[in-house]
Amino acid sequence: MFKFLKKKLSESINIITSAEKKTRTRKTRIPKKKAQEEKSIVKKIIKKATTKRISEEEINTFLENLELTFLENNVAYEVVQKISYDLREELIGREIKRARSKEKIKELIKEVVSSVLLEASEKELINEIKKFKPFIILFVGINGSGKTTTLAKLAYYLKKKGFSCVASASDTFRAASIEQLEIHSKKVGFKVIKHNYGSDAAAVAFDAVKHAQAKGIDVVLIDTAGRQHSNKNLMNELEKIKRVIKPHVTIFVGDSLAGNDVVIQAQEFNNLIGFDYTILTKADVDEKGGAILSASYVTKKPILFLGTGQEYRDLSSFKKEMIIKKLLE
Ligand SMILES: Nc1nc2c(ncn2[C@@H]2O[C@H](COP(=O)(O)OP(=O)(O)OP(=O)(O)O)[C@@H](O)[C@H]2O)c(=O)[nH]1
Ligand SMILES: [Mg+2]
Repeated sequence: MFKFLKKKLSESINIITSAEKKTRTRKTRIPKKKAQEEKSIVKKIIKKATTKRISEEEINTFLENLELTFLENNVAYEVVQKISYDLREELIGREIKRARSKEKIKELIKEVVSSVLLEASEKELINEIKKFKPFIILFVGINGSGKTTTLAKLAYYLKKKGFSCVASASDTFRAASIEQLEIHSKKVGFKVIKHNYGSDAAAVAFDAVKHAQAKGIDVVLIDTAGRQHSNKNLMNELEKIKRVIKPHVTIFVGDSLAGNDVVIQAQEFNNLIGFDYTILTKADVDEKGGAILSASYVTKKPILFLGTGQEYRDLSSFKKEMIIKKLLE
């Protein structure tokens, strides 16, 4: 993941640092006559030799390259604009020590990218789960984004933390969705509450909550049918589940391979339904990584986990340092 973006970013950084190298020889040459001048001037000369104000032209070329690199890697346009604007603010009129210029620019990019990435606190979520019994989590997203798999992974994760789970088969729409959830439930070890296909998704969730209350189960995980935000009926169904069940947390599950599209989906789901966290799946096959940056910035909702494979254990904590490291080092 990120290999391509990493290579491109270092090429962009090289443009600015090599432009600097060209001027270095010229600027460091100290005229013979002035070498005897008083100390303060010598100090000034030394300062001139070690620092350099980057010209506006150099900044423009650098930022253009950087913008292109981000755009090529599925980072949404408004995110690119934000990163570019912040970097320009940081770079203009700034004296950067020559010896450290490459490092310094990397640091600045890291700072700006870091401000865009919102990281959720797993600890906080666990503390919240402890406050309510049962704690209710609703999964939403478009078709095939990885909702059901992620639900099973989260059940596996929660089980390891000592919480019991029950799943609501509220995808009553897609053929075989209930059987798929049941297969996961057998492997991970949680019960599934189900009705027939075509029945009311909110009613299934209601029964799952009742079951959890009766059996003292800690967490209810509600699986839902994948839907495009333009599908009014299915969006109304989600809205009904939210209204009737009042989940403590709604998680938007997005496919990071969808690139820029996932940003639009996240925005629409956020506007129409509202959610608290994002989980981006298929990060193991996502070479570009732009969706992760963009979804976080556009929705202003923190990323809770990344799906990093097809095994139940492949649910990785989202640590922005890790992403930035992969991106820039
Ligand atoms: N490589 C990889 N594959 C994943 C990941 N998460 C989910 N998948 C795969 O993506 C496919 C779709 O996953 P589902 O969990 O069925 O997706 P869904 O959102 O429930 O789909 P619908 O119910 O049809 O809307 C499956 O083949 C999963 O194995 C992941 O993190 N990495
Ligand atoms: Mg599903």
